[in-house]
Amino acid sequence: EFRPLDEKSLIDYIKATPSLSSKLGDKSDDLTTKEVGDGNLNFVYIVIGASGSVVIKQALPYIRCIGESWPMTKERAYFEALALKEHGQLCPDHVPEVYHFDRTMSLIGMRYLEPPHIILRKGLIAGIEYPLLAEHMSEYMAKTLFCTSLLYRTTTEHKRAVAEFCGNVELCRLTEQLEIAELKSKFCERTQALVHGDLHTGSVMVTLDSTQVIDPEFAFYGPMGFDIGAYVGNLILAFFAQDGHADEGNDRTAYKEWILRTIEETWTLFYKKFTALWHQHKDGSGEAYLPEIYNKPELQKLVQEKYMEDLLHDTLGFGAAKMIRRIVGVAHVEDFESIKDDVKRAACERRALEVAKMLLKERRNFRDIFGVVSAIRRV
Ligand code: SR1
Ligand code: MG
Repeated sequence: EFRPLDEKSLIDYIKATPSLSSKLGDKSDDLTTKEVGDGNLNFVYIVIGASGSVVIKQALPYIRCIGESWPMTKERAYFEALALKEHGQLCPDHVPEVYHFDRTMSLIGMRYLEPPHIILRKGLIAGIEYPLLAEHMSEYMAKTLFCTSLLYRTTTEHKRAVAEFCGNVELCRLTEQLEIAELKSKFCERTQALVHGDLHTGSVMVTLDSTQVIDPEFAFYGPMGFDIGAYVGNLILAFFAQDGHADEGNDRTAYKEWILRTIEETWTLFYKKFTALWHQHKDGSGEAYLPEIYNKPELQKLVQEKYMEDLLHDTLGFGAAKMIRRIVGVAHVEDFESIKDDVKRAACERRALEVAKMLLKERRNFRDIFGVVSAIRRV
């Protein structure tokens, strides 16, 4: 039967669960547990044993940041575990390993991302440069999105997978309530790839040389641009928050340039890796999108360019919607919330909203990421 755990009852649960206790060493009396969840939805425990560690995540049947007045299915843990395993197989370097899943308890046991891993959003607030971030995130997005799409899979495989994730309907509804009509229609109707579904900078843990994507409880088959947009949109929010973090002796000019470079590199590398995968698998068992044109390189190039341009436009649309709702909606971002001076914060938020509105309305006029970055710089 389902029961919510706490730091104490979790220890008995672990002792009775060999797939978890075996990760922690013999002396189960030595276990320490600490609740560390600071996300909007779930409870997260770090468990340290004599010779190992695990993270335990439990979904309760409501939204944590709101309370029991906003019920939410705890089945979200099932979809999170499924997505972690699926994306983990496709991109093991950037997804933590799942050790244990208990559907009745809505509980996942997974690799503890040990210090100095921190949440990327906190790193961006602190002004830390991550030299491999664009490389790693572009790899994660290219592999997970390409390999769960019809460019790689057969329609039989794809339809089966889409049907499985259709069950994540409540979490999708939460997002649908926040979308703009045209994008909402795409969000609901387009089963392009298995998307993470909440790929903001709070869903990424980093060190200088490691990047790990966590928390895919919103996973479903949806438009690829929803993931890329969430990520890029959050980098743009981080960019506009920098003026609020800057003060005497803490100049953020160079850091702002690093964020813009990271946005450019993320898209450029994603483009390169995604189209390389496409080329590599064009003769595989997947549907590979209009395969009959592959004997004609000039047509192949045109089809890829059109596909990637549409994807950039989706990315900008979904990214802009994400930026707007994180400023005017119920769930805010720490990037702005941590700016103590209200006047400074409001100025940062206004600039971010201005850019988001422009990106949303003008998205189809952008041909590449460089134009997008120039437009951000102009505000
Ligand atoms: C009320 S829940 C708000 C948001 O938190 C999650 O991270 C999702 O983005 C959700 O929309
Ligand atoms: Mg989350």
